[in-house]
This record gives sequence, C-alpha cells and structure tokens, in this order.
Amino acid sequence: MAELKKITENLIKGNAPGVKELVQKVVDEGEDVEKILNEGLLAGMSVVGDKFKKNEFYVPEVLIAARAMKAGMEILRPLLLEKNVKGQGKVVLGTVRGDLHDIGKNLVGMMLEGAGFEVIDLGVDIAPEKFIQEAKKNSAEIVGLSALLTTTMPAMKDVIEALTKEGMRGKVKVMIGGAPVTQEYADEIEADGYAPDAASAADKAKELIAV
Ligand code: B1M
Repeated sequence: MAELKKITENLIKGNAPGVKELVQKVVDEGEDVEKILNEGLLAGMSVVGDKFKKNEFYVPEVLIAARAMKAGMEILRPLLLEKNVKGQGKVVLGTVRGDLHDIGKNLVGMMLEGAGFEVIDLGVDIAPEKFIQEAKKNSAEIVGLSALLTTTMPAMKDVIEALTKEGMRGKVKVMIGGAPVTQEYADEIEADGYAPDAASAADKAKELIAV
C-alpha cells in the first residue's frame, strides 16, 4: 500500500504531523492496525536504526524520528489494545542501573503494549531493588531489562541475582535486550529470554508466558 510507504518515509524524515495524519488516514480507510505498525512505523524505525549503525544518522535525527513514531503510536495504541482485549500479562520494564538510553526500551514497551501486555515502564537508571519492588507490587510475569552500554550489561546480572535472592526466579521471567546484548550473554547470566529488536521482544514475551 502506497500510504504505508509514505508513513515509513515521513517517519524517517521525522515528520511527526505528517505521520500522524497519514496513520489516521489509513486507519479511517480500514487498514489493519498491525500492518500499519509493522509495515509503516516499524519499517521506518528499522531504517533509522540501520542509518545509525552506518553513522548516516546522528542522535537528533533518531530523537526526531522517535517523536514521529510516538505521534503515530498515539493513534494506533488504543486500537492495538482493543484488538488484544484479553491482557497477556504484566511486564515491568526498565533500563538498568547506570544506563540512560531509552529509545529502544520505549519501542520495546510500545510493541509489548501492542501485543496486549500491560507495561509498567520504570524508566532509566533503575536499581535491582526497584525492579524487584515493582515486580512484586504488580505481580508481574516478566521483568524486561534494557542495556545499551557494555559497561552496564553486568547490571542485568545483578537484577537476576537479586531476584534469585528474593526467591522470585520461578515466578517471574527475565527478558533482556539492547544493542550490545546477545543470546550468548543471556545464556551466560541465565536470563529466560533475549530479543534482538522490539518486534521480536513482543514475540519472545508471549513465548515466555506460554511456558
Ligand atoms: Co549513547 N552510546 N552514550 N547516547 N548512543 C551508544 C549506545 C554507543 C554504541 C555509541 C558509540 O559509541 N558508537 C556507545 C556505547 C558503546 C559501548 O558501550 N559499546 C554510547 C556511549 C558510549 C554513550 C555515552 C557513554 C557517551 C558519553 O557520554 N561519553 C553516554 C552514556 C550515558 C549513560 O547511559 N550513562 C551516552 C549517551 C547517549 C545520549 C544521551 C546522547 C543518547 C541517548 C538518548 C536516549 O536514549 N534518550 C545516546 C544515543 C541516542 C546513542 C545511539 C546513537 C543510539 C541508541 C539508540 O537509541 N538506538 C547509540 C549508537 C548506536 O546504537 N548506533 C549510542 C536506536 C534504538 C531503536 O535501538 O536502543 O539498540 P536500540 O534498541 C533496539 C534493540 O537493541 C532492542 O530493541 C530496540 C528496538 O528494536 N532492545 C531490546 C533494546 N532494549 C531491549 C530490551 C528487550 C528486548 C530488546 O527486552 C527487555
């Protein structure tokens, strides 16, 4: 659909009003909301991510694109939630201690919400005790940890160790992700799941609560 391509192009350019208008238009025309999310918005964010990696885009461009993504999501979020009337479960999500990166984590949160999860987003620079406190308070099924720095990856292990100490490892699954994080690292620290991107994070979360 030409309109979805236009959404992608406008998102890459960071044109938030344009994205909002186009998303509303395709919604009104009856396009499938998941298709708009995947083939319109997320396709754009994926290009933005690639351009980052190649140093063709810098921080301001990403932030502007993320704002355009948010503008589109404001229209899609309630529709996606409606589609998944039955809640999948609760995810306590945050960027680990010492780490202030939140663009990817926010995308993961959006995708999880889109897949029907209730997301309790704690924000950035979150201490292990806070993850535990919130997981308990909300009876969360999953704790989601994001890290973008090699120096903050060990903080993920700290959360897992703290959960073990609290006797919560059997009750709550731990999913990890972030640019430097790998499946190998997830295995090493005994996380329950790893996802390389926001779309697969939603799939992985569904998988984790199914077992
Ligand atoms: Co920072 N930064 N940064 N930065 N920054 C990186 C990560 C870096 C790779 C840049 C570089 O040197 N090339 C580098 C890390 C090097 C390393 O450790 N190996 C780096 C550094 C060094 C730093 C500082 C130390 C710089 C300094 O001050 N000297 C500093 C650290 C601050 C801190 O955290 N304590 C810093 C600061 C910043 C800004 C504040 C300027 C800004 C963050 C703004 C914000 O987030 N609000 C920033 C940014 C924007 C970046 C880059 C350019 C982009 C990160 C991003 O948002 N990517 C990044 C370079 C790069 O990646 N090319 C860089 C887009 C986003 C959609 O992708 O976050 O990977 P990503 O998320 C993906 C997946 O990883 C996955 O899904 C997401 C969507 O598909 N995912 C999960 C993420 N979390 C997940 C959780 C899951 C599952 C999947 O389950 C729960």
